Amino acid sequence: MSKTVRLILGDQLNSNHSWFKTVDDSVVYVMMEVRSETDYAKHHIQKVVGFFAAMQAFYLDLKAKKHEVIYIYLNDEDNLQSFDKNIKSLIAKHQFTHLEYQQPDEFRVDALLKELCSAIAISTAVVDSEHFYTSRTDLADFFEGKKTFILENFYRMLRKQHDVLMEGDQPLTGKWNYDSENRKKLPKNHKPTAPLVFSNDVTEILAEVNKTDAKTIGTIDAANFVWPINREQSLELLDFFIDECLHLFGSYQDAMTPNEWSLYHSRLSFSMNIKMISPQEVIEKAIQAWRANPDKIEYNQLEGFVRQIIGWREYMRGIYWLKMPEYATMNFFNNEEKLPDWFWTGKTKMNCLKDAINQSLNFAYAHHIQRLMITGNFALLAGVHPDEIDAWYLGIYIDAIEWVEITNTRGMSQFADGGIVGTKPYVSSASYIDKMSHYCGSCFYKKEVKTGEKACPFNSLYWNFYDKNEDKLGKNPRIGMMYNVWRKMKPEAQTALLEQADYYLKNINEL
Ligand code: FAD
Ligand code: DLZ
Ligand code: SF4
Repeated sequence: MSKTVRLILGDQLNSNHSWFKTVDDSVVYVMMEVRSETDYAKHHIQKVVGFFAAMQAFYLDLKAKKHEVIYIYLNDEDNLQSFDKNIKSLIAKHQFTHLEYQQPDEFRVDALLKELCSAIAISTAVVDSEHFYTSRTDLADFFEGKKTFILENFYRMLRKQHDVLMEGDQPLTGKWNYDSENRKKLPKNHKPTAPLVFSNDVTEILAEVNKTDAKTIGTIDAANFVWPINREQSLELLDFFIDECLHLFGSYQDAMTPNEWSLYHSRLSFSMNIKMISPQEVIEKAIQAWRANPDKIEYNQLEGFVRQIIGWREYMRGIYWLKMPEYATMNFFNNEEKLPDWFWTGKTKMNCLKDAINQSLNFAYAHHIQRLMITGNFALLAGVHPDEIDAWYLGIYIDAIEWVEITNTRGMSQFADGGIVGTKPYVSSASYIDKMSHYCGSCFYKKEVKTGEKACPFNSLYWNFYDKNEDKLGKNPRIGMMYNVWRKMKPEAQTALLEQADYYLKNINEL
């Protein structure tokens, strides 16, 4: 009798997948908690526990729907601790005649499963994960023959193709981009909406992880785990975002303020990346809410949100599959430094970094502009090797899966790809950080001071970055103005800035 085994990876918890439409006696699903996955990065403890909690909830749901499922727990005696070893063992034990899996999102796992298929005697098939708007190769096809990969063009094509906020082939309001109306600083006494958090009890899962020697970072309140671990909670978070946050999403998308860890962001990346909810339903619900209540939710807020998901999220996935595996080796600036020790502890006198890192350690989350313009900005200014930076981002965030982590980190944030994702490096001095946040006022360092006592490190490191990389950036038309400013500075001022930067770089762990 033919018997099929279907592998479900930890980021494939899509209950609407066509696999699950019917119950088939000849199919057995398999899910597994394995050390190969807990150990390929030093993950945040909330990430490991969050994945396992969501996987276990998905397993119970499939069982309740009468599917046959084998679930291998982390400390099961016969767990061989990797996808391929466990599958080989299951094939031998249960006499499976056919293996199926959904297209993995990660290059490493894709290669591993392809190799497994060529090493086993039974027939195999790979199917779509039925989650994204685009296939792995749509971006490559769209930009074929082009030298640059402009997000805006890809975004507009997808809006048209999926008829999202369109009237015929024109944008509904006649305008594609509302960025200029968005991105404001939070007013001084503005109290943001408190985030919806869950109170999941994951103490047993944590105890199992703690029995192993898996290395993790960060803290967890296992009796009150804040992240959604199933589809119902993910939908609840989506509703909360739409009711409480969407109307201010665009406005405060780039704002930062101390001790407010999510502001008007959706925190849906974990739910989406592990496929508990789909980007289509997120977009559809947001559009429905805007249609129902256009006085509360202005169009620019909605477009800002739609752009992140149909635009950036699909774009990053396309870049990943077009450019891997070379992408993971790119280091445009030949940076070689180590990440400062305080990236792992949050113990720094720089208020903006202290806040962004501590909240990352406490919640396994930071919003986009904290990742890009605080931690990423500093790491690039400090000349840290992109491998070190990738390892940090891949571990610390609950939503970190390589396809979306590496393109954002190596590409958007570090410009290590030399300009595939971005047209210029995202670096700034204190003035941008102060413009978008309330961090500087209570900082040990002084935002307006460039050299000498208590000078904000961002200021001298910023000019040092441009000076050091002039051969690579000097001709970039988007940066020309900064080089004009630099060249017009008095030589003494330049020397003082470079000496200050050199001092800070030599004493980076003391900052
Ligand atoms: P919101 O601000 O509410 O945005 C809504 C959704 O839009 C997000 O859930 C996400 O799915 C999508 N989105 C927004 N920006 C991006 C983007 N630049 N790329 C892809 N999707 C985007 N995102 C991840 O999902 N995983 C990562 O590992 C990751 N690493 C990052 C590393 C760096 C250095 C930077 C600068 C960004 C990274 N991002 C990553 C992108 C972005 O910061 C997160 O998607 C976002 O902060 C998640 O929080 P949210 O759900 O509240 O997003
Ligand atoms: C992130 C993660 C972790 C920590 N553990 C597991 C696991 O034990 N089993 C599993 O199937 N998936 C896990 N994941 C997610 C995988 O790393 C993810 O499925 C791959 O990176 C493919 O994108
Ligand atoms: Fe960050 Fe500098 Fe502002 Fe301090 S003064 S919060 S280090 S930008």
